[in-house]
Amino acid sequence: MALGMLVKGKWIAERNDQDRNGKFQEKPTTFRDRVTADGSSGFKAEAGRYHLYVSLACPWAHRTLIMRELKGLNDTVSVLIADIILGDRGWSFSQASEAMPDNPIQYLQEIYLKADPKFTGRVTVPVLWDKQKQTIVNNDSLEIMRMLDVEFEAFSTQTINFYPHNLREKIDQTINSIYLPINIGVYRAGFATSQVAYEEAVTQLFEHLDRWEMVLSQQRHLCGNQLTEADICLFTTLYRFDSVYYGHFKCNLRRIVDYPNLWNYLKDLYQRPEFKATCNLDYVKHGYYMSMPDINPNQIIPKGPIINFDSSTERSLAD
Ligand SMILES: N[C@@H](CCC(=O)N[C@@H](CS)C(=O)NCC(=O)O)C(=O)O
Repeated sequence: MALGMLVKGKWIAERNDQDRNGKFQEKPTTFRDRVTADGSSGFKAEAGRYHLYVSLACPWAHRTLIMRELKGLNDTVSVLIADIILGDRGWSFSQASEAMPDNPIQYLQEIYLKADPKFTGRVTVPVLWDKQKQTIVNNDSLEIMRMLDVEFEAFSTQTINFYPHNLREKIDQTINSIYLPINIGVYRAGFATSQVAYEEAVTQLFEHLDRWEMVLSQQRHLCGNQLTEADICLFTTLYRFDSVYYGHFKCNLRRIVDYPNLWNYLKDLYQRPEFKATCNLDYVKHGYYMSMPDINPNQIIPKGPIINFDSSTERSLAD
């Protein structure tokens, strides 16, 4: 989803997001507190206390929705979904007043200013909000996903953990190794303002996709045969790839469907009910193609491609 800002209703891919070589630079998130099971952080894990603000189009927010489903925390952490289009005042929530009568916001900006009246940074989703202290705990998708996985164990209906101790080093390494070339890489290609920056991003992106295609010929998941947080981090980019990044961001050396192992891996994850429940490709396409007039001036939404994520996966590798 969009990274940039809106000036007088006109979407501007935030020029200062690009360095002088036209290379897109991701900005660090700003609210980095933590919910902990024992409350030592000042934010104790409790049912009904925390709320997630998300967009179904956003690959970062998507991570947190998948973990919430996988851990069975739907009754523990509530969610509010933003309106499809990222409007001229940023994320809006026309459903807020019904869904959150105690905190009826119209724009996500209000939440950021409530947490920090002097806030001037990017107003991004996902946001983990504390209804008790009326403030933002965290707005970093990886950290929020981890908290839902590890700190809310007591409320989880699932005993499985996606960040097991014996794999933590490998999971962290894997998440780091897909972040810049793939998760951010598609944005670097899409928002590049020079041919050099674009070609550097797209070349690196496909080098890394080629590499994971090989790895997934030997094992079912990125860190072996067990599903981990790293798979969630790759899934949200792969799910959007052929419908958005291939055309809209010019990441078009190959489609994911052209990679036998990556394509089966993507379907294998998608067909898990906890993943599928969080996926809405129409919402994703509207969100990307209608929120960036810089890249898609007439805001036309392509009808294709026709992708069947429910087709059989030739994944013989055991779980
Ligand atoms: N690093 C953040 C990135 C979040 C992010 O960039 N979210 C985008 C949507 S995909 C956003 O809210 N953009 C709004 C804007 O830039 O104004 C994370 O991982 O949570």
